[in-house]
Amino acid sequence: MDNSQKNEPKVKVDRASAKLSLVHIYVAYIGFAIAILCGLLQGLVRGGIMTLPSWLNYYQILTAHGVLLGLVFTTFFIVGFFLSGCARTSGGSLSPMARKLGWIGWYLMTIGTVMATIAILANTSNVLYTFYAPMKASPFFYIGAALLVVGSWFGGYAIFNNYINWRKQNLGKTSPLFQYMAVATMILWQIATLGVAAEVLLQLIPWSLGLVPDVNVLLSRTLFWYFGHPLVYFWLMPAYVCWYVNIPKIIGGKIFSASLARLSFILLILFSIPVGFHHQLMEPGISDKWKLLHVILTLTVVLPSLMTAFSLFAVFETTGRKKGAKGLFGWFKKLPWNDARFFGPMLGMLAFIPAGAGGIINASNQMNAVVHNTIWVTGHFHLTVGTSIALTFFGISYWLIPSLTGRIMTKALHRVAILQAVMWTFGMAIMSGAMHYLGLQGVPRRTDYTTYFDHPEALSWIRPQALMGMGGAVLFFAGVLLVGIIVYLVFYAPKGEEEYPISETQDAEERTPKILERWSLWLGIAAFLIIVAYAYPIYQLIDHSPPGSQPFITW
Ligand code: HAS
Repeated sequence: MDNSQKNEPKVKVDRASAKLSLVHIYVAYIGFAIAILCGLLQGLVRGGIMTLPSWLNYYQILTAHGVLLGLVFTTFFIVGFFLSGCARTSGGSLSPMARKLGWIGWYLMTIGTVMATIAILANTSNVLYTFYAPMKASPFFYIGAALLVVGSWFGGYAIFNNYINWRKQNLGKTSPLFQYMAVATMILWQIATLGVAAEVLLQLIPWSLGLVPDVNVLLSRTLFWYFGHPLVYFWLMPAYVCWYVNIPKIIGGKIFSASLARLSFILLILFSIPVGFHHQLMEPGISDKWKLLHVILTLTVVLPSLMTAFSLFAVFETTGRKKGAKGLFGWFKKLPWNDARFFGPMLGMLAFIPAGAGGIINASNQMNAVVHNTIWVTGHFHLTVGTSIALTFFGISYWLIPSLTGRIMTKALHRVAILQAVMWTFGMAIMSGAMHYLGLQGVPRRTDYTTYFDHPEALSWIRPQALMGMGGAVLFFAGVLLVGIIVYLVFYAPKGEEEYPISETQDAEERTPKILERWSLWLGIAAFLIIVAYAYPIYQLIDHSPPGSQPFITW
């Protein structure tokens, strides 16, 4: 029997595990608060609505915004969320060793974040969140980023330790679905971050310290994208955990199939790593054959998302029908639209339909030639991570924080949080819509405001760019509202018991195939695919490397 379907009595996360989880969530939201201010400024500047004072640089706030949201908010939130769910599905507490590892990870991640943030504030590291060489940041920035990654490894070790402990204590049983998914995500993360660790430790740190004169730019980008694509699945998989495991409980339903959910996570581990060249389709120096292989695998990684969509529709429809829904779409009305824990993540799911379609466009070689390096791509990731994932993380916060702090989400708070989700979606729709449109006109990404010496074409971009800035302003107010709700939930919400929603599966007799938990098999297949997709191209990049580049500081 699948353990995620056991009708457990209400289990509360104990104080020690809750504290560990909460400190992660707090840093995540501190990073979020600083990042949305940077987002407002850069939106208004890029929209031609304001100019920055001379002591502040556009690329500085752009770097802070990207690093704090893309790397800090997400990583801290994900580790905190997973630790709490692992505790909740292990009878309420993490194993003592898992707690120790979790704290080591948190300290390393926090020190790394502070170092990287100081380097950005000091105007020494305006290299954006992809820190592409040959733009050179201060060694502090790279060392800070490395500590953030190494710290997150410890977060992963904590989750692995707790899972191994659970399995030892429950011999022969299938693990809880939440833990299984957290382990799968952290396995993906450990494999993916090897690429960026190699780039930062072997190439960028020695180069930025002046120990080596130049850097192999194409190799560094390839190592970055080996990491960069699974990074987006590292953001996505926790949202899928919420959609698969938490949302069915919130809407009064059950998980459609735990085996399908597990299989989709295995497929994500297998196919989300050997695809990095789809970010480099327009780059010279990598042969078309390898790019084609990565594109084929990219289209394969769409499958688990389609499985997820199918499974979610099934949950919504069966739950609605059980509540008496009639007709083809009657179930839609039976969903709990007045519950903020559902409302935001649901808007996120809906946004993921066009967002995913945009991803498939990006992955098609010819269409990538139209959109690559344009602001379309920025629109794509604001719709995926900025809307689908962010709204899901906000929805998670509405039960996670109160259930860990011993407070409750009141009805009034639900209403405010629903307003927040509507504002966020509205702002994102305007901003991301304008970005997609402008991208198709050829507007480049990663640039400060300019009219290109009043070129007529660039002048025609001004209005939609202003719209983009206005969308950014709406987002800022929605972000401030969110921070207000989080502060209220932490310090002022009424005391009480908020449920930590973990769902059961629809079919109580469903048996999970044991093979899904045979990690050595999946790791072996993942390693095989990675070697096939990357070993030879990387060998070639090293063997035929052109003269390396000296560092550039462009700000
Ligand atoms: Fe992407 C660039 C391709 C998904 C994030 N992507 C980026 C960048 C980021 C990013 C950050 O092939 C920019 C990196 C940079 O700075 O340069 N992306 C894809 C593909 C997918 C995809 C094929 N991306 C994501 C996700 C992200 C993300 C997810 C963040 C979390 N992306 C690309 C490519 C590029 C790229 C190229 C490079 C572009 C370039 O040239 O630079 C797919 O995984 C998408 C599959 C998703 C679906 C949707 C399934 C729908 C679901 C929801 C169902 C809804 C329900 C609700 C059930 C097929 C699961 C319905 C309810 C009712 C009531 C109706």
